[in-house]
Amino acid sequence: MISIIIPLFNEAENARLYPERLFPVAGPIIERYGETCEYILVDDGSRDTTLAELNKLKEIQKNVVVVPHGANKGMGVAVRTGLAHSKGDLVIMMDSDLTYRPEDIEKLLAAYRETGADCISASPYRGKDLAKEISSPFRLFISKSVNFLYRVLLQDDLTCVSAIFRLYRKEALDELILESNNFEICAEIIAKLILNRKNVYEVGVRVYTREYGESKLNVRKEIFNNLRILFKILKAKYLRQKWQ
Ligand SMILES: Nc1nc2c(ncn2[C@@H]2O[C@H](COP(=O)(O)OP(=O)(O)OP(=O)(O)O)[C@@H](O)[C@H]2O)c(=O)[nH]1
Ligand SMILES: [Mg+2]
Repeated sequence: MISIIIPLFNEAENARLYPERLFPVAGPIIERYGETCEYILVDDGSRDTTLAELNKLKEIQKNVVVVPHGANKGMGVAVRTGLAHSKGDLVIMMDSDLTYRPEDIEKLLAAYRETGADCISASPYRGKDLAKEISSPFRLFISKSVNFLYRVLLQDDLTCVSAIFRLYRKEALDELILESNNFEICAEIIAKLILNRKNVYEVGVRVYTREYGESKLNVRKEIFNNLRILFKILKAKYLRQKWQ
């Protein structure tokens, strides 16, 4: 079984689109690969009507599990909650704003079938023009710089550490003790997999701009949180300090 985990915070307009743009797209792809799926939708204390929308989805789609957090605890906490509630032996994580398209689940599954890797990670920097919708040159510059630092420290040819959109073998994730509370959880997971010598395989996937709702990204906080993870990688890899 594949567990599709989606963390949501104030994403009512996007959640409303799932019966049209997520379930009928992801479901048949997963079926073609001979798998069943469940959708684990984690509402992280949204202040809009996200939770009400998710509860409506549960009524019309039988394989939807809604996990409400009550208060806003952060994307990293929501991802960990989602994992704790998932039953699949494979996990696919997705952004709630459909900026990575459900159609591209096909690419993750095809690469998994071909490589059997522990993680198939989407990257808009692996391939020409896949990131062209990221409109802000500043954001693109910061993102590429941070990815460069990870690449150097991890000595790996990964081009994107920050995308949520990935497929994991659940067993590989179960070995990790995750601590991040915010967006940097994606970098923490991939760094720990690489440090544990797991196979991570990247596929080029196009990223789109969000059509509805607002960005929750706080660039300053993001940079600080990533520097913290980079420092931990440095200690784990070069000073042999434990970081699970
Ligand atoms: N659970 C939870 N999810 C969050 C939180 N903040 C953001 N998210 C989710 O994390 C994903 C990424 O957040 P976004 O705001 O889209 O950040 P981004 O993709 O860097 O920015 P844009 O797509 O350009 O707006 C989305 O699915 C959000 O709903 C949070 O505090 N808690
Ligand atoms: Mg987004």
